[in-house]
Amino acid sequence: MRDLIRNEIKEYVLESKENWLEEIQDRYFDEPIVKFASSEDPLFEEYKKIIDIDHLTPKEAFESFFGKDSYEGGTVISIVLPINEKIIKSNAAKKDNASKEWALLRAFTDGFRIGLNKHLVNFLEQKGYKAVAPADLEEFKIYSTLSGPSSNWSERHIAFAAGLGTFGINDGFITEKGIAIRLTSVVTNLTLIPDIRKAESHTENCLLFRNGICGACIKRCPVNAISKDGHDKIKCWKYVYGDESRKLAEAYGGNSAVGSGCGLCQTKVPCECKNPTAIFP
Ligand code: B12
Ligand code: SF4
Ligand code: SF4
Repeated sequence: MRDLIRNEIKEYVLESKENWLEEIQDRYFDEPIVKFASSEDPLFEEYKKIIDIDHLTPKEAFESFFGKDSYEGGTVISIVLPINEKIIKSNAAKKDNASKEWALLRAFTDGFRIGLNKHLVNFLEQKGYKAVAPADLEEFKIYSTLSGPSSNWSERHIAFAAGLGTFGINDGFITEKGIAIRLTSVVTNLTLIPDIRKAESHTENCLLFRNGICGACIKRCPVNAISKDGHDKIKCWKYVYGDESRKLAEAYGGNSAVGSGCGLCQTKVPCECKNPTAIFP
């Protein structure tokens, strides 16, 4: 069943006609990486302390849709959507703001992610299981905290639980296909063997955390939102989704409501398309 699910997701991403950007004559997203976490993993409860008490456990997400006491355990399916190299290169060439291709990707991602989630939920239902995409629930929220925006279903933390990678100094999630990615996930009552989380810390894939070298993303940020002390989410948020970003998105023919994004810290960096620490023993 693990392979069946993986293949279904791969096929959807690679064969979807929507997954096509005219400007590069190629796909927005390359072949996805799919991994599985047990919904019983104690880490999901720990996220209530690490992130916020309001962060949903898989059980809470499932039951908010299917009703109280409807969940008896199962699996969280976490998906990495690697960004096409041509889009990454276009953003790597930029110094002050997002490239046109990156902004169009920003406009495209939410709809594609929702379509993929629905497809996976339907696929599981046809096999006799129930499933839900927490980030598409009415209960999903993005809210302000003193340190910046947060959400009650953090895809990066879900991906960490599934063993897909770890965080960088800039908060970005670094996978085997690098940091220039998008993430999505689905919770199901189908029980599968979970993937093993090999990382010894939640920052292992970042060169700066691992051995004190790098910091390339610090230099790339146009608004100095990253330092050796971490990522200033408020500075980043103002730049990534502020007025200038909205105007830029409009000028590019993107979606001014969601802005252009930025992602300069995710391109032209050693962790762009790979896990840069994979070479270390
Ligand atoms: C709110 C939000 C933002 C905010 C805040 C980001 C943040 N760091 O949380 C702002 C506006 C700044 C932002 C900016 C961007 N975002 Co954004 N954003 C989100 C959103 C909606 C929620 C994030 C969230 O819930 N964060 C929760 C907090 C708690 O996370 P955190 O503070 O980083 O967590 C730290 C602690 O938990 C700490 N920690 C301490 N102890 C421990 C122990 C353990 C065990 C663990 C695991 C962690 C841990 O480590 C973490 C990293 O430092 C997600 C979508 C989603 N539903 O997840 C997208 C998402 C995170 N964004 C994404 C992207 C692409 C971007 C941008 C590149 C914009 C763009 N499109 O061009 C920039 C990049 C900024 C950056 N340097 O990472 C991608 C992530 C891609 C990636 N490789 O990481 C996501 C997942 C969207 C998606 N569906 O793919 N974003
Ligand atoms: S660019 Fe370097 S310091 Fe920044 S997240 Fe990637 S590996 Fe870490
Ligand atoms: S997304 Fe842009 S503004 Fe935000 S930290 Fe990265 S480079 Fe800086």
